[in-house]
Amino acid sequence: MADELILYTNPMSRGRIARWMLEETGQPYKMEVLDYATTMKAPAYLAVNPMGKVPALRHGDAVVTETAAICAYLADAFPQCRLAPPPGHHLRAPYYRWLFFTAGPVEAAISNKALGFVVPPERERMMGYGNITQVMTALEQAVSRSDYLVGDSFTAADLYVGSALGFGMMFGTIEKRPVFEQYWQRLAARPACVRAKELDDALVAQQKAGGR
Ligand SMILES: N[C@@H](CCC(=O)N[C@@H](CS)C(=O)NCC(=O)O)C(=O)O
Repeated sequence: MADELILYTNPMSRGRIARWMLEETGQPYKMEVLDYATTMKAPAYLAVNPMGKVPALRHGDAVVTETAAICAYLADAFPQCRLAPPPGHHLRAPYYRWLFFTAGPVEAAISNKALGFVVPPERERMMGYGNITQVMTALEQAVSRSDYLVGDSFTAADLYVGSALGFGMMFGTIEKRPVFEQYWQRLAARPACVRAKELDDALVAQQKAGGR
């Protein structure tokens, strides 16, 4: 029997990205929906992720946390879905590059922007992302090259980077540059993305109806 997949999530979280990735694989999965500040911080879940944050994924005996790692893990676990270049392939270079760039510099730059923190110019050298203008310029160049970040087909890197752009533009932490919008709209039209959004939106509505 195939190892069971369980997504620990909340529909109003980065868990939406992991859900989209699961939908792209087409594999059956279960969900454990956790509440902020209660079940997310309970010992049972801290045993899964000591950070008490979502998402996390269990696959049989394996546990993976960090949204980018979950996406990369699932792409490799189900190679038949062709959501990543094969290990060792030269296209792993842009694949890793943009996944890590987004989980590191992009995430830090937009979080700091949301908090109103601007890196003093004399400290940019020691900040992994330099400044947010440099980060956005690099991202703009990356998504302008072709329809996809890696070769000429969709990968987990597009899913993760596209989600960061989509959520960033929605929350106002990333400016709406035309190339960002075109790239995101193309990805958001994917059937798995639409399905994941509908499922999570339904969960949000259910939570609101239940007063949560
Ligand atoms: N670096 C983590 C961040 C996860 C994260 O911060 N999740 C938020 C929701 S989007 C969370 O669970 N917050 C609950 C808390 O910190 O109490 C990732 O990329 O998955």
